[in-house]
Amino acid sequence: MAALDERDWIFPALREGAAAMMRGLPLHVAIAQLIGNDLDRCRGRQMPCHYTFREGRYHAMSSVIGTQISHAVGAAMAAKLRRDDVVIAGYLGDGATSSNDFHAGMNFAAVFAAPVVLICQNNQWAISVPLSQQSASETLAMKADAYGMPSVRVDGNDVLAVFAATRDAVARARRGDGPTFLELVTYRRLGHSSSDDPSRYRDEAEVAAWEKRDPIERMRRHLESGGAWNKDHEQELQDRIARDVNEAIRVAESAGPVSPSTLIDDVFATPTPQLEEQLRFAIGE
Ligand SMILES: Cc1ncc(C[n+]2csc(CCOP(=O)(O)OP(=O)(O)O)c2C)c(N)n1
Repeated sequence: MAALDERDWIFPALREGAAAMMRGLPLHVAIAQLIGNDLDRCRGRQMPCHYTFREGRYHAMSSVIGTQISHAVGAAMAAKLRRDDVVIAGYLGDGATSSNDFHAGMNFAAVFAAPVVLICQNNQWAISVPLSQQSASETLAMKADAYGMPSVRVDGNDVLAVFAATRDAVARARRGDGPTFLELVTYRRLGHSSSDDPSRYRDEAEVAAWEKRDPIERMRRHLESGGAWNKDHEQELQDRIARDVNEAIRVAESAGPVSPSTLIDDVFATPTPQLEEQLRFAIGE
């Protein structure tokens, strides 16, 4: 995210909510989206975490794995046709490399030299499916070769390496030299979601080994060794975040329910009589 320019668009996969916040999505609006109340810009119509933030050029994520790859590439092709000087960042997980959209998206991106950076967070697991059952390729980065697209395989737990690789790929796209595929090698240490129990399908020793490579710890040590960070800064930051989150939850929870009148908004320019009737029924008129 830090390697992108503000004018660049983001097409997230499942785990880029922080990117929306970096672009300025207010925390209370993000929390209201989880609740689906009146402060939710999606008006309760989307699943949790599917924030949409147009002002921040952050497209809503799509639950359907892989589809955002075509969306990202399509947006990049459109930008090129319009001579719009933007780069598109399209995110995906390792599991998404098995989707049809991955192959279509990679091919179109390369053939049309679209200004897109496809950023694959290879966290080794797609829910309970390990990478070895997802792909027989030695790496995911090498798949880009077949499409004629440059790729870089990066230690995804090294923040500065990820920044450098992304910055180079964004510069290439901006110069008009087309797409890049980045494979960021990392690990999903927790469950896929809060309803998943990873102890049922993977070895705890593997999880423990990756714990030692925690990217946040690593960055912390790096900054501390250069004198740019210390325990006081850490405490201050933790306290500020706790205050901000608590305040955002308070504001989000104080909002009322979504107005029933929004039920038929944004469907047709002029609602059909059937929709009008349904609305009257819903609001009890
Ligand atoms: C087309 C499709 N198939 C299956 C699912 C169910 N599903 C939700 S997340 C997920 C795994 C995604 O794995 P990956 O792309 O590696 O992303 P990660 O969750 O590891 O970040 C699956 C299979 C889905 N959402 N869409």
